Amino acid sequence: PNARSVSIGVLGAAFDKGQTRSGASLGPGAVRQTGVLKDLTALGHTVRDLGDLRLQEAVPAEYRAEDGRARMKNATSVGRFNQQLSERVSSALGQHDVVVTLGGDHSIAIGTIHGHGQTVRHDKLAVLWVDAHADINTPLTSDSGNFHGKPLSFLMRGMEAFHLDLPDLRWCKPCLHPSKLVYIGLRAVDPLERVAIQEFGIRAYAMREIDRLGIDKVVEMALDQLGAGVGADSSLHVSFDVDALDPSEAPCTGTPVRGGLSLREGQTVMEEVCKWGTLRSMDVVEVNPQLGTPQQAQYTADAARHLLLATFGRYRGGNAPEGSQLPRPE
Ligand code: 4U7
Ligand code: MN
Ligand code: MN
Ligand code: MN
Repeated sequence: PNARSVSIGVLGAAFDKGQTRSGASLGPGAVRQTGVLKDLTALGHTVRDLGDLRLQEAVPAEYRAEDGRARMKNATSVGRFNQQLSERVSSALGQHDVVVTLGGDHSIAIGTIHGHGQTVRHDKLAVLWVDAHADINTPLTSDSGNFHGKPLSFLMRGMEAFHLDLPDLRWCKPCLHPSKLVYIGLRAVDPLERVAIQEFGIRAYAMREIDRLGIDKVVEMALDQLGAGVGADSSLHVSFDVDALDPSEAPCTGTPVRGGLSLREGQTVMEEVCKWGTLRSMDVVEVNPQLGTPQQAQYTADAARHLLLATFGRYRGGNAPEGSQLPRPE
């Protein structure tokens, strides 16, 4: 089975200010170095490298939110970077069938999903969030001050009421309906994130559900619930945090958690996404080649490559070239 050939724009989001370790901004370079763009081209797609977006301006190191309860780190950088990223993604969506953004820490999903949201009716936007973490903290539910654990709270309609007013994020009007978000891979959810999941009725397939039902069933249910099926008119975004994978498969990431997805389960998720055919944008985030040995960094980046190939039609049983026949001797 070969996937239809599509035009893919690949954008690097070289940004790591959504958390406090450096190195995630080197993720796009590490993933490009695996040769994935060439491999996607060999699958029959038209691939365009849109280069890296990075924050040029020097901005204040920290921002203190008004009521003193919350202190968000690098709010100005996160706000400005994501505003630019949102514009890049929405314009790239006008030019390509699918836009892939290589992170960067997970705060960059604020920009990519907002950007996608600008191009469709908000009730059509559907997000599959593959992650060990729920990334739905607000500045008031977590005192880490890190944006990478909070992107969904800035995007979710209905969560405005629970947010502090952060001037740097005011441009980001929530565009994601709670019924159009599904999680896969959770195993490190903070107590108040669990409350948010329940209050907003968000569907979540944690590792426990994957153990019980199997990944095939889980991804089928998830895509079904997102209304992302062929013929339906949802516009799908997949946000894949490599820490969803088990650390044995993706060791070089800022917040590894044991007991994760095998690479095979990750591939199955993305192969199903490919089959459903409504993918418009995708992030692969939290690859940090500065953590671990160079070999481990390459191994982690290569896991990202495998996920991208699964997303775009590489079949593990092999892909026969279109119309090809076995050669006979002359
Ligand atoms: B990632 C955390 F407290 N929940 O909010 C937080 F455990 O993008 C972790 O999924 C966030 O890697 C992890 O800081 C963010 C923490
Ligand atoms: Mn994440
Ligand atoms: Mn994570
Ligand atoms: Mn992480």
